[in-house]
Amino acid sequence: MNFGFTQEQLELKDLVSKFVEREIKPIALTMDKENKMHPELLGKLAKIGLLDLVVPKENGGVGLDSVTLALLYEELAKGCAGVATVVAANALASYPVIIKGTDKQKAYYFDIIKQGKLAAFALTEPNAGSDAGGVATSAVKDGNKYILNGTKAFITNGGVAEVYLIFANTRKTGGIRGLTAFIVEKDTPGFSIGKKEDKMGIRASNTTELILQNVEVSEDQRVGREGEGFRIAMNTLDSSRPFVGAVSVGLAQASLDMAIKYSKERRQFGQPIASFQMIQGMLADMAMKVETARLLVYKACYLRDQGEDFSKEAAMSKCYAADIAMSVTTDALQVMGGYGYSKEYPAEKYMRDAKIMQIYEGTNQIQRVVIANKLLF
Ligand code: COS
Repeated sequence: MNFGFTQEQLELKDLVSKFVEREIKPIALTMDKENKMHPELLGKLAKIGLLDLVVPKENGGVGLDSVTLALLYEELAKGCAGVATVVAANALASYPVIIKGTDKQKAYYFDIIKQGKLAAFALTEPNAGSDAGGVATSAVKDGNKYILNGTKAFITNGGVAEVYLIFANTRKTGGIRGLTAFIVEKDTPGFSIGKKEDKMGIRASNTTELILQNVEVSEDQRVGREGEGFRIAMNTLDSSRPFVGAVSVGLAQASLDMAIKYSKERRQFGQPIASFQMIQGMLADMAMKVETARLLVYKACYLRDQGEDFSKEAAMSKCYAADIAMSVTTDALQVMGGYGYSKEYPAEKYMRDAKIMQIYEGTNQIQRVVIANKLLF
C-alpha cells in the first residue's frame, strides 16, 4: 500500500493550486454575487488544460487517471466549487462518449472540448430526477434520423456549452429499456435554452432548462445502441461521483483552513479562541471528517483506475464527502460567529456551495440505495 503521490501528481497539484490562488480566489465572491462565471476565466481554464483532463490521449487529451483528477478537483474547489462544477460537468458529459462513442464520435466531440468549449450532460427532467428511468423526452425514429421532443431540467453548463449529451426515450412506453443517448449541438434547429436557475450556491456555474422541439439528429449522433442509455448513464455517474466527493473535500478543507486561521487571530476573554478546548474539539472533528472523506474518495478512484468494480465505493465517497462538506462548512461558520455569517467572508458561500453536493449527481438518499443494493443483492 502506498499513500504517497508521484512527482508528476504533486507538480500538477501545485500548478492548479497556484492557478486557483491567482485566477479564482480573487473573483470567487464576485462571481457568486453576479451569478455567473467570468467568461475570460473559461479561456484561462482551457489554456492551463483543465477542460480536457478526461479526454483520452488517443484523442489528443490528457487522459488523466481518476486519482490525479480527484487531487486536482479538490484544489479547484478550494477556490470556488462553482468553477470546479463547471470543469467536472465537462468531464461528466465526456464519459458517455468515452464509454460508448465510436471513433468518429470521439474525434468530433473531443475536438470541440479541446478548442476550450464546454459540454453538458442532460439526463434530468422536471419529472425525472432520482428516477432516471422516468425520462419523458422522446426520440422517434424517422428513416436514418431521430426526432427529439422534451424538456431537460437543472442542466449544469446549460446555455454555455457548445455540445450536449442528451438522454431521450426511443420507446413509446418509456422506461429504462428505451433510454438512449444522443449528441446534440447547441445550434441545432428546435434546440433552445430555457430558464436559468437562480441557485443558492455554486453560482459561478450555469444551470438551465433545455428545450427540444422537433430536434432532428442523425443516427450517427446516437451514442451506443437504442436502449443502452440507462447503463451508459449509470456507468457515467459511477465514474463521476467520486469527483463530487473530491469537490466536497476541497470545500471542506478550505473552510477548515479558514476556521483554523480565524481561531488563531480572533481574541476573546484576552486570548485567541484557538486556546479554548470547545473550539479545539470542533477543529479536530472537522479535520477527522475531511481526512476520512478524502481517503474514501481516493479509494473509489483507485479502484476505478485498477479496472475493479467501484460502484459501491463511488456512491460511498460521494455521499460521505458531501455530508461532511455540509457539516464541516457549517461548523467553520460557527467558529467564525457573526463574521462567518457575513457575506464579506467566504464562510457562508462555502456552506451554500456544500448543500448541492448532497443533491446533484444522485441525492445522498439515492447513494444510500446504491450502497444498500450492493450490500444486499
Ligand atoms: N452500472 C451499470 N449498469 C447498471 C448500474 C451501474 N452502476 N446500475 C444499474 N445498472 C443496470 C442494472 O444492471 C440493470 O440492468 P438489467 O435490467 O439489464 O439487469 C438496470 O441498470 C436497472 O438497474 P436497477 O433495477 O438497479 O435500476 P433502478 O431503476 O432500480 O434504479 C437507481 C437504480 C435508483 C440507483 C438509479 O435510477 C439512479 O442512480 N438514479 C439516480 C439518478 C441520478 O443520479 N440522477 C442525477 C442526475 S444526473 S447529474
